Amino acid sequence: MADGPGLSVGAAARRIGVAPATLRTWDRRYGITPTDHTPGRPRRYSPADLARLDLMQHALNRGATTADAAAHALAALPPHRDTAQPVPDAGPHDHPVGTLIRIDPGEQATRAGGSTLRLGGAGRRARGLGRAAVALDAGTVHRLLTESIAATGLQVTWDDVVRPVLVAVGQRWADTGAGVEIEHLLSDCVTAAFGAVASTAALPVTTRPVLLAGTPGDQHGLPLVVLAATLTQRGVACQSMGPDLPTVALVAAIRRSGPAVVLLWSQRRSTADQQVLRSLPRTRPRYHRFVGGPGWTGVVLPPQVVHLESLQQALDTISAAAA
Ligand code: B12
Repeated sequence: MADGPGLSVGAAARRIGVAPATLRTWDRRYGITPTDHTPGRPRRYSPADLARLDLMQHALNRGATTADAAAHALAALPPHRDTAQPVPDAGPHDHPVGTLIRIDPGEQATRAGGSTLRLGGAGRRARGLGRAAVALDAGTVHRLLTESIAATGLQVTWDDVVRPVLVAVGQRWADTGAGVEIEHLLSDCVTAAFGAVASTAALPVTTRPVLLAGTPGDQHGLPLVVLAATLTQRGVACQSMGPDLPTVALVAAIRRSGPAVVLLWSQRRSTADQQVLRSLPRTRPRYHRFVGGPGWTGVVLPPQVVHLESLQQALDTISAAAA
């Protein structure tokens, strides 16, 4: 096969996180053609062509339709054959993509390397978040989360924007075994964006903290991040220990902090371990004991342990218990 300089369709597609077929469609339908492409020859993407693809992808991540994103990318970086020309910096922040965002209601699946995220029925922000996450575009993911939290608050952002994308990414993993890197990137950004809100909250009005932790062996813990941020915003002091806390460390933390409430999260049945509950130390004064997460469903609990079954129930019950 004749190879010129630049990246092949496959390599360029991998680089920006779309399927090779998507690049061919962008070329045929929207004119995002490699500058030196001759019909009948393999496409080769130069640095300038890649910069244009990046621009297009960032505009899509911000919610632009494919046609608008292409028009924007072509206007910002018109194709020209003079390869001696410098390539403008095509970073996502240098172009007013926000001005061309328009929602394409028909576009309900986010393309992901030949596969899709099923986001049918999800809103504009969730679709943008899905696109940015699939493209591993952490900057846009973070910005979309921060904007949504500022505009609609923590709970609405979690329920309407983050959860649909997590469910779709989890479903895609169940269907194909792919996308764990997307789960990690999203989780990291969600933890940072929700944590940032908690870090700017006013001083707590409660004295004994609410201790939140995940059971040993379970790496899931995002609902606790959301719970902690929302409780903190309400003036409830929280100590978040994150997921996968060894039992010995949990016991040490309880003895040192004297919490009013302890909540143990388990996403998976295999990590909802009654032994952890039996290891909880007695303290004076006593603390309220709760478990949460799908893992605990159907597990027989000691009498003093209560299973919280939703974010709202957890917020109400824990706020009252910590007061
Ligand atoms: C993000 C994620 C990860 C991240 C977690 C990072 C983190 N910091 O949390 C990483 C990449 C580490 C991960 C790893 C794995 N994961 Co995972 N993961 C997910 C994913 C996509 C989202 C998890 C999440 O936060 N869910 C929360 C929201 C989206 O779910 P929800 O049902 O709407 O949650 C609500 C309820 O839980 C309800 N709720 C009910 N009771 C209570 C109580 C309280 C107190 C609160 C606050 C809320 C609440 O409110 C929640 C939120 O409002 C899910 C998919 C999914 N659908 O959940 C898979 C999923 C949980 N993972 C799964 C699996 C299998 C794994 C792995 C084994 C393999 C893998 N995919 O890599 C490993 C396990 C590693 C380990 N040792 O634990 C399976 C679990 C299957 C099962 N039933 O056991 C899922 C369901 C994917 C799937 N479709 O199969 N994962």
